[in-house]
Amino acid sequence: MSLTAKDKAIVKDFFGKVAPKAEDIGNEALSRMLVVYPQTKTYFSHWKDLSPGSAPVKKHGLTVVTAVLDAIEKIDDLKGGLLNLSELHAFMLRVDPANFKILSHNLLVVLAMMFPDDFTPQVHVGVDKFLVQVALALSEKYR
Ligand code: HNI
Repeated sequence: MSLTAKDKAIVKDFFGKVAPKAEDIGNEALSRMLVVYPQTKTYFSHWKDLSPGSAPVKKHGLTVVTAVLDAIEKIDDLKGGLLNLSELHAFMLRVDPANFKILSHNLLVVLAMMFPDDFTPQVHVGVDKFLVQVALALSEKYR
């Protein structure tokens, strides 16, 4: 499941194109995750408003997508590059790593909806593989 050089180039190119829409992507993906997988809401119970498009959802959506874009710079060493973020999610936030898959799924759905022309099967494969590796890297500190 590791990314080939071609996958990496495709992922970089695609995210380069969609990066200006980072805030919308984050908002849509997080909003959708909280509605469709309501078990994920437990981690954000300290927010005032968890409804789709609320201020904290928008803000955090951008934080997450910015971190995903940042991870592209670390694509050759995701485990090392995301170690601090893994530690935070494992020990401070105590997020069950099963949720990383759920968020990845929602990101894929939203990217496909927002960018139907760019989201070719090749992009789908590359981004899916990349998000699997990001989730794996974020899970590193759990074991
Ligand atoms: Ni996550 C905070 C990145 C998945 C729950 N998360 C962050 C921050 C980043 C981040 C960056 C801010 C860190 C800081 O303040 O230093 N999270 C990511 C990434 C993914 C991810 C890149 C996966 C691609 N996080 C998830 C998932 C959940 C999650 C799946 C739970 C369902 N994250 C949180 C929570 C916080 C958080 C909770 C703290 C938010 C807050 O406002 O208190």
